Amino acid sequence: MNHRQAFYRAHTNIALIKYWGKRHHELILPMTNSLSLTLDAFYTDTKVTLEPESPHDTFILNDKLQYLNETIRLSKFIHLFRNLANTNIKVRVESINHVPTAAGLASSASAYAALACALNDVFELHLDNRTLSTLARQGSGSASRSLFGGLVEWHKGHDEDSSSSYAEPIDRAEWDIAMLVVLLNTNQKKISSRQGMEHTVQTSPFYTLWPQEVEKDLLAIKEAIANKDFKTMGQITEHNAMKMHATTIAANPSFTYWAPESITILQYIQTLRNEVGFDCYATMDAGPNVKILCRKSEIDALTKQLYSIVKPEQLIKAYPGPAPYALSF
Ligand code: 2P0
Repeated sequence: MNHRQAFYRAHTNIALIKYWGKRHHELILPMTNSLSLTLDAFYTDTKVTLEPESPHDTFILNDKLQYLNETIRLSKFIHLFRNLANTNIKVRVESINHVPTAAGLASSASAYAALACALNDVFELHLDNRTLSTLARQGSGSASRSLFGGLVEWHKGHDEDSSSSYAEPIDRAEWDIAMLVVLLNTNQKKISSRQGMEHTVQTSPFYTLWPQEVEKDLLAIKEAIANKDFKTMGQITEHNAMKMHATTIAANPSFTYWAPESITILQYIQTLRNEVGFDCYATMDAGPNVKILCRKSEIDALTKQLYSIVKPEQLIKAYPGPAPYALSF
């Protein structure tokens, strides 16, 4: 296995039904199922090289060598694969994130998915994507969904059984679907999604409602997807995101990922939908950016409308993306 190399690309995903809360922190087992759309515009390229002579793992992110303490989370993840391969060999990880660093676009999803694929290859484990999804999940929950393209459901699983919590593709999303990402640069203090969801689970009285709301939303959105009913899918997506953010406002102390500009965009989306007639629906994650679920056939016209309130460089058009794949060196 000396100096073997593997090189993979994985795309990030945006949840339409959010993952918000863990029932097991070490294994990253979620409180509920979630459902996402993998996007073509945002991805991570990761090369892994076996380094038999090295005493430690090396991590280079966007051409910058990372300090040892930043490699700890990564090394813990790599150990999962070393254990399966029954080896203690160290690796060099070189990653380039093609994900804007602005808050709320999770690069950890594409990063851990790409790393899981590369480690599987370099250690010659031959694991299937479902198993890789359970492993990627232990790096970052949302990474479990980036093992697949299109619309993907991540199952919460049961008890403390790690193998029961995996993602699977539910629809290739090869219909009139797109996502317009509105990047909002704010100097807001960052609360990681990990901290935010934990604080919400612990202190928000609204959180008790969250699992039952997710269950209802999932049933309804899966029916809408099966019927290619975009309007219903959009309405459920927007409502689910608003409910997630309501749980953070009700936390104690209260917090929000929204910036004033986020609210301006959310209100404009309502206007474009109700008064202009666009099929457009908002979703937001652990940051101020707004993602607009829209129709591929309307995305150019929608983009032009948004030029009236944001700069062109703040808008990124994204389409359904594929499962991870190997890159040539
Ligand atoms: C999601 N988010 O479903 C939700 C909605 C953010 C808001 O998954 O702690 O980085 O590593 O499991 O995966 C982001 O959370 O959290 C996320 P960890 P992760 O997309």
